[in-house]
Amino acid sequence: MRADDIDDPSTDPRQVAQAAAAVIAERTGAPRHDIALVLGSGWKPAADLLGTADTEIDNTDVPGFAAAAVEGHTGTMRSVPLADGRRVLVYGTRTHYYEGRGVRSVVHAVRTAAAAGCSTIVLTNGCGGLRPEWEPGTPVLISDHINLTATSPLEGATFVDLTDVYTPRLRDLAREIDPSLEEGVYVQFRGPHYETPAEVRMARVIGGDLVGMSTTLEAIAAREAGMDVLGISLVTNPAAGISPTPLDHQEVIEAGRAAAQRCGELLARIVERI
Ligand code: 8IG
Repeated sequence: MRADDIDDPSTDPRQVAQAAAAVIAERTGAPRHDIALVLGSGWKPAADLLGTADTEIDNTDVPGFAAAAVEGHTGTMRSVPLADGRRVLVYGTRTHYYEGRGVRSVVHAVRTAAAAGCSTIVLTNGCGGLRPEWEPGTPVLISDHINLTATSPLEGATFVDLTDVYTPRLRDLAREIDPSLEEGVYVQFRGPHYETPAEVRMARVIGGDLVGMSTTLEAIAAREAGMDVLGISLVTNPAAGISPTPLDHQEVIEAGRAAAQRCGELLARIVERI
């Protein structure tokens, strides 16, 4: 099946997710996975602390998935066995809404994780920070979100309660593991352009703390599938107009590297206790 078939109205996206999960089960030899992890910008080195994958699958081998579109992202998924026998399905990349492949493609990894047996998904991303005190390299727990994409992964009269999109128990667990962890509201813009300073001011006024181009649609699809959701952002830059000095890309890269250890330990310790 071609990756764009998933957007055909006659295709059932859950059936494609079932087919994808079957390929993952076959290639890993594991009938089910327990936790899924989506790696956003800057999170790959952190995820390496989770454990060693015993299987790596090219996205292009799995129904409904496409190759990575963002430089620095890996177009593969990996299966990491944990000491207690559980398995983590680690997605090295995601499909963004701005790629124009449709919302079904954006949430296909989430639905595949659900079909593979995962009851929890950890969504990570790199984003812009609205609070000046959050320096590049600061991980922030997502407490809630504002979806400014004007779309939804749900089709038809599918009413899903979003009171606790980001599972309170998992947020408590993360803060227990790292009491200094900040929390904030993530605002998803469509992108792929970054915001103007006026849009960033708007995001603050409406209650946002972080701006990015992913995560909210995936979180909604995960809730629809009945999964628990944990969202963690890595602030890689101050959002436009927040810092008086223009962004120094080298500084951002350095900050990401410096954060890898903290973020990786956090991820590993959270996954251990989920
Ligand atoms: I990395 O400042 C990263 N992704 N929308 N704004 C938006 N997305 C981002 C940003 C940012 N930084």
